[in-house]
Formats: sequence, C-alpha cells, structure tokens
Amino acid sequence: SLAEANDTSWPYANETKEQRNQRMDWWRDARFGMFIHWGVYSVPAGIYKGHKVKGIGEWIMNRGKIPVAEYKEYAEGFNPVNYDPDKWVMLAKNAGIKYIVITSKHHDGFALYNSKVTDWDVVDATPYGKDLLKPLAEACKKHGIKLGFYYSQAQDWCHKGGAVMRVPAKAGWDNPDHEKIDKFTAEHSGHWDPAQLGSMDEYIKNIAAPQVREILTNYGDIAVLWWDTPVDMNKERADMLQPLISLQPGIITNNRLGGGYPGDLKTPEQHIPAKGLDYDWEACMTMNDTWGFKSYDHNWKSAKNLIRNLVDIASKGGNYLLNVGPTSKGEIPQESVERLKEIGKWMSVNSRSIYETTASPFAKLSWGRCTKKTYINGADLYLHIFDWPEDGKLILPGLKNKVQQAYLLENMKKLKAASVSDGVMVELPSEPLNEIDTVAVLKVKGEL
Ligand code: FHN
Repeated sequence: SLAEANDTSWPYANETKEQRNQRMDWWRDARFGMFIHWGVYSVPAGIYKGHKVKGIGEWIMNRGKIPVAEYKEYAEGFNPVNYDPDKWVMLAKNAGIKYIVITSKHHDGFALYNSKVTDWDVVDATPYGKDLLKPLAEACKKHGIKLGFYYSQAQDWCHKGGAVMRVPAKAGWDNPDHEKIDKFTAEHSGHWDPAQLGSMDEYIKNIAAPQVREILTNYGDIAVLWWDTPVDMNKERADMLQPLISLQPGIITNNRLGGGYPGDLKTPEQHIPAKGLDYDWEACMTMNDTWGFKSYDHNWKSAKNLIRNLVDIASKGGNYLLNVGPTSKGEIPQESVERLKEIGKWMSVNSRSIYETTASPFAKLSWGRCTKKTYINGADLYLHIFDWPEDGKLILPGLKNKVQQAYLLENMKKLKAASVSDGVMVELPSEPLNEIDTVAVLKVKGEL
C-alpha cells in the first residue's frame, strides 16, 4: 500500500486520497495508450547469424548470447531516415489513443536520445546521429498527446554493473555462490566475460540515475515514467532513483521499480485480469508476439481482437497500453498501422463508451461487456454487444434501476427497454450495426 512506502524518498507518501485522484484523473479518463519499443534490436529484427533467435525481438542480444561488442555493431544499421514523429503521433491520436510511452532505454542499454552519460546512444553510436525523443516530445505537445518514458533501470546488458539475468529462485542461491552466479550470468546473457559484470550500485549511481535525470529534465512535461523491471533491485538502489521523479511534478509511475515501492499502477503483461484489479492498472500487450520489431513475426491479432481487448479492459476499470515496434528505418509496421486505423474507425463512433468510463457493475454478461459513467442522480451504461442475441432481446441480469432512455450510440436510434422479472430487457434491431461491437446506451436512475 501507499502507506507502506511512508518514506521521504517516495514523493507521494503524504498525498491525500483527493490529491491522488486529481493526479491520476487524466490517466483514468484516457483508458488507451500506445507503447513503443524501439531500439538497435530492430536492426537484427530477430535474426542473428542467419538464425531465427527464439523469443521476443528486443531480447535478441540476451537470447542469442550476442557479445556486447558484436551487438553494438548493429547500431551502424540503425538509421531511421523515415522517422516522422508527427505521423506516429497522428496515427495514435486518430486511433483514439491519449498517451504514448516509449522506450527511452531498453535492457540493451541503448538510449534513444542524446545522453551525456554514455556513448551508447542514438547520437553517438548510429549514423542517424540525432535525438529521437526531442521531436517526439514536440509532436506530442503539438497534438495534445501525453508522453511517457519507459526506462530499464535495472537490466542493462551493455553498461558494466547493469543486471543481466534474473537468477532463477529454484537454483537455490539464497546463499549466493558468486562464482556460480557469474558463470550462470555470463552463459545466459550478452556478457561473456564475468569481469565485465561490475557493481550494480555503481551502475545505478553513475548510469541509471543520471540518465533518469536527463529524461525527466530535457523533454518538457513527462506524464509517465514506466520502470522495467526490478531485477536485482533493492531498496537502496531504488532510493537512488525514486526521488528523481520529483523533477516532474504530478508524474505517474508504474509498479516495476522494485525496492518495495508500489508506484501508481499495476502492470499485467500480455493478459487481462479476469476481474480487473483493486488498484489502478494498465494491461500492456503486443499486436503480434514481440515488443521490438521482428521481421518474421506475422502472428498479428485481428482488429476485432484488439478492439474487444480495449473494451474488455475498460469494462474492468483498466487502461490498455498497446504496443508497436518500429523498424530501424523509423517505420511503424504496416500491419500495425492498418489495425490502428481500424480501431480508430470504431473509436470515432464509440469512444464515448470508453473515455472517462469506469468498470462494469455486472459480474458477467453473456453477450458482451458494460462500461459506465456515473452522474449525480443516475448513470449511463454502455452496453457493448459482442454476440448479438438471436431473438433481439438483450437482458441485463439483476438490474433494478429505472430506465430513462435507451438508444444505439452509433445512430442515436431509440430502443425499447423495460424492467422484467430478472432485470431489464432491451429490444434490439435484428442486425448489429458493427459486428465487432455495437454499443447501446442505457440511461438509468439511481445508484448502481
Ligand atoms: O523484458 C521486458 C520486455 O522486453 C518488454 O519490455 C516488456 C513490456 O512490458 N517488459 C519486460 C518484461 O516484463
């Protein structure tokens, strides 16, 4: 709980509930964000020495056991000449997305911006030679999209001292045999030479902390800091980073810093919790099976799947952070563009049923999902109909409230709705307006 972190280094330790609500307000209203995983890994794009490396694209260095020096050579191929941040931001905006979270630095330690802390960044190590985050920050500001930075604070496979591998608990290394751990780490990461491993405390102090300071200082308003992930983090290390968030008053952080800090959000990954969570939460998910670009991952989810995920998540009170993995040329894959456009089409008609809504008052609905907006004397229930009832009768089980009005969101066409023995019944036309999700609105009186 927040109280647990009653500590001066947690800037929100003494925040009241009202202050917290105010701080979280825009984020809770937004419901929909874009995740961007972009870096040098988009150069090999899943292939090392002619072999397809198993796993997610941004992990190729680790999974492929690519030595640091060799991996760094890929930076020569990172030349995003087609990068057009205005286009990216407008693509997001037109899809109904309200905020963007981009990898300022992922586990490979490569910074997408001009870091003075290291040469392992886009300005010093690539032929492109320009900061990628500055123009993105400008485009976000221009188009009214909030910007967040992902930062891999613990794992860093290229800077000495960065954590390189999660030591498996089952290995029974509670009494660490350092020689064994170094060997294991060396074998399972890009660091082939255990002497390279270095001190993590030094790394946090000299690399991570000054870099976090840079990203929270040089890019205007930063709405979210997305830590990832707390490998080998302890309180001492977290305390070297946590106070830095005060550089951006009101910033929202996730729960992946470590050191016992709860952050503001829980972050289920690649799944939607069946009943939502009792804390602010954001499900981060991919469109295919990788975060970072992989040239041969064509396992794309359909637009229908993505739209229904957004609805499902909103109906459980969470946000959807949907990922794109741009190429080394600076292009968002066409498959992602097409899907975002489809989502945008649906959102242009139905976004009122997503933004500023809260979780469904129903435990389960056989035909779809429900989102809600509460007013002083009643509520709007948005009925997301996934499975159109054959007899045209939609039942809201157990709903006791008086119905004031019912209509289809897309065309405002009125619907008949009445209380029946087991709840409320809404009469629908014979065909859905949208096969993916047709939304009906039910205005009801009283509390829910
Ligand atoms: O290891 C990373 C992974 O590459 C990706 O960035 C995801 C996104 O949530 N986070 C980590 C795994 O939890």
